[in-house]
Amino acid sequence: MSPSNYDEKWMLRALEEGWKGIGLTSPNPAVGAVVVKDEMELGSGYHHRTGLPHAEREAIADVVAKHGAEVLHGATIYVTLEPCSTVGRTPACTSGILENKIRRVVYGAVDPNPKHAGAADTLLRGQGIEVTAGVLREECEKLLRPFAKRITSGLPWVIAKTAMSLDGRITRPPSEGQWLTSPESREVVHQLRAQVDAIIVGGKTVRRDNPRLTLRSEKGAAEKEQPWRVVLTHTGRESLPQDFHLFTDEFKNRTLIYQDKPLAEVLRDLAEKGCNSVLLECGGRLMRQFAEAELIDEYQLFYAPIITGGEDFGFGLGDHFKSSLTLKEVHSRSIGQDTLISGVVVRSEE
Ligand code: AOF
Ligand code: ZN
Repeated sequence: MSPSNYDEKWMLRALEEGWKGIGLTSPNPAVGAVVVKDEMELGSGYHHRTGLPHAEREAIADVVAKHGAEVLHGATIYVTLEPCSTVGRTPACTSGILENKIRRVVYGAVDPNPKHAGAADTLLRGQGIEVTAGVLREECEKLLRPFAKRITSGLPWVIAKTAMSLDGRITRPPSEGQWLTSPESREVVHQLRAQVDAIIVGGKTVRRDNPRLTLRSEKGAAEKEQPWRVVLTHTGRESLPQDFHLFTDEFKNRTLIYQDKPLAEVLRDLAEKGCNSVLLECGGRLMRQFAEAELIDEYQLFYAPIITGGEDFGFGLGDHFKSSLTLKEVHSRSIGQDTLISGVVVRSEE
């Protein structure tokens, strides 16, 4: 295996670790690390939660627990993100690397946090550590996206989720019940909820469905804090039934109401609360407003194998759209009888 393939192989392992933390670490990034010596993995780790050790420290601790600290001398650490170099909530990872005499540091993405960007690279090289940057950079940047979006723009990464019929309608006749998609798809929706810090709906959806918007599976309530449940309304909290789940269940302190606020202002406020990512589970009209304001970063579209009807269709752009949205990184997969198509919105500057 050539050295670059070799590095990529281990960076893939670090990525695998990092993804375990997605949705758990906000306002911090999800990061993974693995320590390797003589082509053997000595230990691994990921960032679990803000305030807890960074991925590098987790991986180092894992090695120490399994093999003792001695084996770290001369080892290589693979990290999806450039290590931090100043003391923050936790001690600088660069000092952990130096103290343990790790010989080589390989990282994927440069830290989008201006406090850290590029600093570790200079510091470690200055101390005689061999540093290789940018290994599987794009993949590592994908893991970092929600954090990078918030840090660089003050807005969270916005995922729009909708379920619809094959003719693109998002509701079905009331006599047929509220669901379009299969239980399997709803399970996937719960996995999506476990990756975000807030779920946004409109007052209309609340009045119609009395939703819970809770986590029922996957990382579940035990490991992850219940995401904020955000209701956007023109008519205010009093206009919503006060005996509904959002106001009475055990997570009622995780419900936020925004009345008559521009959408960007709501998102900015959520970012300030530490949200790296949000999930839109709203109806077509509100979804359209988010799309027209160019606030959506990613779509997760569930198609059910039915043809339905009604006027309330479309969740994309309104009648006066100037140009279409184009998606990249498009994936489709079957979930039970349904098809999930996902993609990331191409920004006009790309
Ligand atoms: C993480 N986890 O695994 C790595 C991070 O507030 P602190 O002290 O936890 O520092 C957060 C910053 O540290 C964060 O903005 C990022 O730049 C850097 N790296 N952070 O939470 C990690 N490696
Ligand atoms: Zn760190």
